[in-house]
Amino acid sequence: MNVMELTLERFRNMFQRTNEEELPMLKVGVIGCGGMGRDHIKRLVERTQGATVTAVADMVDELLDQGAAIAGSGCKKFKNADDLINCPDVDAVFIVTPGFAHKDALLSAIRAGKRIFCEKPLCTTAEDCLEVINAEVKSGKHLIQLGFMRRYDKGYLQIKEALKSGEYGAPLIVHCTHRNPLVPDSYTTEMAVHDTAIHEIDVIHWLVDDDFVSAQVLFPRVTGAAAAHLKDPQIMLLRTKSGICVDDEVFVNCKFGYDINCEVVCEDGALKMAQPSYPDVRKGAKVATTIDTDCFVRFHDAYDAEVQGWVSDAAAGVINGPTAWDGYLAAITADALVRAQKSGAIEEIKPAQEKPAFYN
Ligand code: ISE
Repeated sequence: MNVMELTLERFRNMFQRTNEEELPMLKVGVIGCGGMGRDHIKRLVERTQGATVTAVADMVDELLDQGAAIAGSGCKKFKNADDLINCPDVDAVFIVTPGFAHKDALLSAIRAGKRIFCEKPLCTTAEDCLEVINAEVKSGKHLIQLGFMRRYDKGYLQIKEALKSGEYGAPLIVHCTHRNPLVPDSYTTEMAVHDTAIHEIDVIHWLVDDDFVSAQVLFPRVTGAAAAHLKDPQIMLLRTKSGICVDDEVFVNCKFGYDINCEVVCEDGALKMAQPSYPDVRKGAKVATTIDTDCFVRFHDAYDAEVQGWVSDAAAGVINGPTAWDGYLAAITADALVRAQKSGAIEEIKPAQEKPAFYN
């Protein structure tokens, strides 16, 4: 079996393994019924095997009603996250609130011993991430999976398998682009790190299996399409412990589409991520191929695979996806990039504590 066949088999297994096993029904409570929360409720209800949404929570009545309507009859409604977490009809919780509300919900769910799927970021500060990590370690149970869905994308998985095969030698350089067609006026220069580049921060660290040690940011000429306060595009540079250099072009007003690219240059070959497949259309003496326009379409299958994986793993009580420690590493890397945006210098990335053996 060659490298590509191996990857595709693994990808198919993510969706199919539940067909072979009878999964017990996992009763999920979803905290946060905004756009992302409703998307997850729909996914859990319509496309995930072995899960049912028994409760939803949101402070905003209208959103709560919308979330409950997608979950279907019998779904309990809560205004308060703690009440949902402690509801006996909830085995596991989804945390899909804004980032600043994650910490309290995470600590409460750990106290209740409930399995957790938390959308990125883990918390908004590195200190808060450590508090959550220490609480999880103290509980003695692996409870938290973090929503870094790119690790479940077929394109990244193919590159991961190719790197693991050893056929191409050691990775040396990674080129990434992260382009959004446009962002709202509320999007800030710092969000280019915390909201956008955070995906490359996690997925590249996982892909090359190495930790980042330094960060730098370059500001090219600003596009006329950006709001006056926003520096767009940006080039984010990261270096890993073994010396791999990563460049990430973050361009969130590129206008033409949602365009995610990744190429890993190795000692003995270069691995460029395949794009989702669309037909080449010939018309008017031109050949054209579709580019997606948003992350929900581009990463539709990855989102489904990560949630199915989390539900399937519940039966065995294990977490195979990104952990709270990955969330902490992403947070300190993002903090260094934001410092670099301000200083113009190369900023060091150093964890405040060793990785607990619990996460090995
Ligand atoms: C958004 O929050 C995401 O997670 C998207 O994947 C990213 O492309 C976008 O820039 C972010 O704002």
